Amino acid sequence: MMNWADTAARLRRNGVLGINWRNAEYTLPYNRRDRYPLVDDKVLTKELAMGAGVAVPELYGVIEIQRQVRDLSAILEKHRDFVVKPARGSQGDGIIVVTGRSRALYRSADGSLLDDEEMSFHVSNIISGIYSLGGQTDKALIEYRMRRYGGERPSFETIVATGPRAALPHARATSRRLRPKEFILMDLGVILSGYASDMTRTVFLGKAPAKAARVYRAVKEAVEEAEQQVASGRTAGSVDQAARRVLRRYGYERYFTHSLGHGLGREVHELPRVGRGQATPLPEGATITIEPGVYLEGYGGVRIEDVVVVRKGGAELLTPTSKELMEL
Ligand SMILES: [Mn+2]
Repeated sequence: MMNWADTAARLRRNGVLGINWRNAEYTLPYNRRDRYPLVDDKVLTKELAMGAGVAVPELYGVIEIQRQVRDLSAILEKHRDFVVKPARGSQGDGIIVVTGRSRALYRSADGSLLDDEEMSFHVSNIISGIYSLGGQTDKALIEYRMRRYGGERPSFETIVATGPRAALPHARATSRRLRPKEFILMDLGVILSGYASDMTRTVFLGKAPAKAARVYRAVKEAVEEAEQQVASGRTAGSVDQAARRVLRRYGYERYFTHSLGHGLGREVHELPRVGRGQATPLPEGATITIEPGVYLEGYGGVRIEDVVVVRKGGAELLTPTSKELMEL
């Protein structure tokens, strides 16, 4: 039997590097952290490599949303051997290597045979994110995009919370993997010209069942109703009440566990306070968030957050993003 340490030493002497050694000494020092998202997305990596004249395997097709899964067999039809992989997978999960065909079936490298339906199901699962790197990557991707579109830096640590973690109002991104049929809550903000923004949207992975759709509808109505109530001279407390009234109708009021919003400007949290019992009138020109949420322990949560400017006759909405339920 070979002695492991001896073998390693001998390999080292002959200039052969182990993976850890390679990563620590040769790769990491040249990799800027803010560029990580570029390699986490393999489609993007491929585009960059091709742009730089680096030889990479030809890309036969990219499937990004469930609807495109229908086109899968048409894309694969022309190819006998190919690899199907998630653009943002981790540790090789979700990869199928097809080495040939057997009539209408695909033969994978491990010898199993798959039909079109199984292949489509696999790709559907990839899109649903079950092989994805999880919240950390999504957070990195969001922050990369902020900079790409001119933002100076995030105005606070980006929150991406999935599934039951979405029930934690201040959840931090973790490496928890996405699963189909759950909420993904994203709370983010960016500094632009010295001023902070703040917004939250919650999307559903897959088709939302009745309960999820109802929770979402309650929060959406609450944010819309509260925004209707915003005008200079009105009290922040009355705006907060408007949101709670809607949630009460749905039976969710006690699951809305924080205040409705806050002022923001040079800082992400400024006066005025926008919460229960705040009796000072909202000043004209104040910029505030409206962010009701419903958090169901062990199930998930929904928060929708906009930024509005308090005007004489009402609210001027600064967040252009749709509040319709997005089912991915
Ligand atoms: Mn906020």
